[in-house]
Amino acid sequence: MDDSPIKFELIHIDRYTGARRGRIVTKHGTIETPVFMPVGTNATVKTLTNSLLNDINTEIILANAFHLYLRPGLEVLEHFQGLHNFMNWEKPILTDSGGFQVFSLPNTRLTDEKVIFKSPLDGSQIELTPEKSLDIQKVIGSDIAMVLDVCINSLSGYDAVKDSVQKTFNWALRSKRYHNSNGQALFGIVQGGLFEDLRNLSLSQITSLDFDGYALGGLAVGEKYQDSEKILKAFGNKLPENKPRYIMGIGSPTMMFLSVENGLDMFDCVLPTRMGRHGTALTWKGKLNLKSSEVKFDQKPIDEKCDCYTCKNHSRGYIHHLFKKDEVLGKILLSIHNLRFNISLVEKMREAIENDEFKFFKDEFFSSSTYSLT
Ligand code: PRF
Ligand code: ZN
Repeated sequence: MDDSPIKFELIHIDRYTGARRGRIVTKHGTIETPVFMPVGTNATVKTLTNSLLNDINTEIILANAFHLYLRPGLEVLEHFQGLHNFMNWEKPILTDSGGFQVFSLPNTRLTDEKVIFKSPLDGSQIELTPEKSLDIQKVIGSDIAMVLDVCINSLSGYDAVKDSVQKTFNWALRSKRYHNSNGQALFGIVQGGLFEDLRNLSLSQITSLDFDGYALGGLAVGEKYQDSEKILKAFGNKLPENKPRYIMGIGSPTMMFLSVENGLDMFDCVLPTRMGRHGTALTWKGKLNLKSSEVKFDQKPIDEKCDCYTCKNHSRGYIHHLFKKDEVLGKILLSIHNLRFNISLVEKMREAIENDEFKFFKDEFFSSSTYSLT
């Protein structure tokens, strides 16, 4: 019997690649895959209102257990009966466990049982265990929770990565035992860095546990494209076929094509919003710097092919002016556009997969733009 709190339906696999067209049904709504998830670390997708997120067809957002635990804290989240209510977001939410964020802090210590770190707020010592991360994610009330994993530096040596794989498995076991689903799905995370035998080990360990979905972690953490490509090609399609597959922290067009081609369904990344706040637009022809004086008199929209609010209402020259004056509207307009770009990219991928044209779509995308294929 399938008692998973989410339902995954595999609709079609592209005839010529591993690209999958799927659907995830949650109690807060349905997610078509491949899907791009905007990042709302602090209970807000930076600069955007919920209605703007809905306008660009956002289907699910990602939030962060670590950040929300620090602020506003569990008392507030409990008082508001979870994050959906707190931020008035009605669609699905996925929460990251905090592992990745904690490991990017200085002075983080790792034991077999837990990870110990200094609060970036007041320097006090905080401990995170797999169980505590799940408790936090339960209070947040996300539709999909992630297990606490050990994501170490991509330049780490074999023994350190091996140790992180073992801890990640022990913690996944503890998480699986502890988690009381009650409507919340739980995804496992495969680690193993760039070592194929350790990836293999981690994959068989994590997939031996019955999670509602599986993620590839530890990629896009500073390694070369060819290294992530090698891992994705070898392991993307080894993840269980009947569950959603999520690659954590990727969102460039290049990495999304590579991931979808190798059978991944879900992605998240701060890239579109972060680039937007810094004045760079993603377009179907490539990146466009709106701070450049080249667009000062440009009356065209950012992208003639884009259907977003920004492109329907404003010129490049106007947005250039907003950035020159550091007006907040510039950041809002570019965040809308860049997120819409990523979301319409996955929408077009879905259509291409349904028609067995994924390869054709990919070739066309890269031959008509300056994005690098690698
Ligand atoms: N683990 C977790 N979150 C993550 C990652 C990971 O490895 C990454 C790596 N790209 C991003 N976010 N828990
Ligand atoms: Zn646009």
